[in-house]
Amino acid sequence: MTSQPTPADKFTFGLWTVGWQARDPFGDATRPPLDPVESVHRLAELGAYGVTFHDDDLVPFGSDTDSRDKHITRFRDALAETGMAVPMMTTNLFTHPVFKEGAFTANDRDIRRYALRKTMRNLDLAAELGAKTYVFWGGREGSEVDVAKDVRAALDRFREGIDTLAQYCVDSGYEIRFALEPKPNEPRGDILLPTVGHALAFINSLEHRDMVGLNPEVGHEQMSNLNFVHAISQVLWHGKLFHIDLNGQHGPKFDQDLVFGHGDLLSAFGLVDLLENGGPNGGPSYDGPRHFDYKPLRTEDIEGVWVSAAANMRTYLLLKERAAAFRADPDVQEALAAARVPDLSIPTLAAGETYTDLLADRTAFEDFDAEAAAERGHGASRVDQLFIEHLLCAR
Ligand code: DIG
Ligand code: MN
Ligand code: MN
Repeated sequence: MTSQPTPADKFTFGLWTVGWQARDPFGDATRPPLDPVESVHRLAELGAYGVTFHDDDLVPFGSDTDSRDKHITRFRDALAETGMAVPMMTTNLFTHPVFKEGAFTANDRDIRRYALRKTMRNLDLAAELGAKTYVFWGGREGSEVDVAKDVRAALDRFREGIDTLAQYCVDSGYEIRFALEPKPNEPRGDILLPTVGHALAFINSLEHRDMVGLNPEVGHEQMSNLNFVHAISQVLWHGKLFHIDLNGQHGPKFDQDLVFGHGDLLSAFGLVDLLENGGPNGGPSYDGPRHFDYKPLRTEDIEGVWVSAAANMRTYLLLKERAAAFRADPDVQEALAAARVPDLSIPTLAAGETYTDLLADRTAFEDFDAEAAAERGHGASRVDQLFIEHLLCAR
């Protein structure tokens, strides 16, 4: 029987997810505004660990100082009443028209300076609320017309912005790490840092690269027809999985932000197995929040919103249970060994062996029987079917 979610599972939700009024490019809102305080209480009741938010999710854009303080005070009271955490925060640099041509990489310098100040103010609040991760999703950093955006200059400005904000956090003594969130397009025709690969490369150019990692989102890599389990594996390999946005997506199309697991279920199963069993000695490979960045279907009323929120957590826990059974199955261990999966962890050169030794080893080339080796069966089909059968509870 799948356990009910508890704060120990570290499930978190963006206020903008359950609070989405379901306005889309082709239709008006189908739901009324949702009070962030109500979201905190309802998500706590469902077993969540915490909430995350953009500055404007909590304090409407343009609020004066007094009303900003009131919004924050009510929110903090709700956190105290429920024990909910705020592990991550971020800035809305994409909704207001001022950002229509970009924020950190806008051609207009005054808008870039405004975007930095807006972020700095929210970094102060993030430090006050104890957030340890700050996400940067450059939803408006990009273009529709290639020659109207000097991408090299834009990357200079993006780097300048991140370096400036990182220095601000270091000098302020904030224990905050930055997490870049890639996305290939939407709302811009093409967005800068479109995939995990681009973002990893960009981080190497930064002054404070050690405090900058990634917040990959399931659907964003899959919009580019990329394998999200491979993407997360490489981010983990670089030690850069600082946060993660979990949701569902049906392949290369508009960003669906479905409930986690409600898109490519096999990929979701593989992801939960990686996160929960891919670490040393078969334990977790990631100890951060299991954060849902999804949109309740536009067809739903407010009760449907809470059903969808619970669905994210239950689906994750069901997959976690199935992945544990998969790893504990002796037939699976035997099939993985037969496919030589563990052998890949053995270095190709023996300890202390040099390429000179390799050149002298006739079994590696001169006497190697490539034809015989080519006839070996890999054994992946058996592993694949066992994976499916555990997902289907057939074992
Ligand atoms: C969309 O996938 C983005 C924004 O919602 C937000 O900036 C970020 C936080 O996870 N995800
Ligand atoms: Mn998305
Ligand atoms: Mn996201």
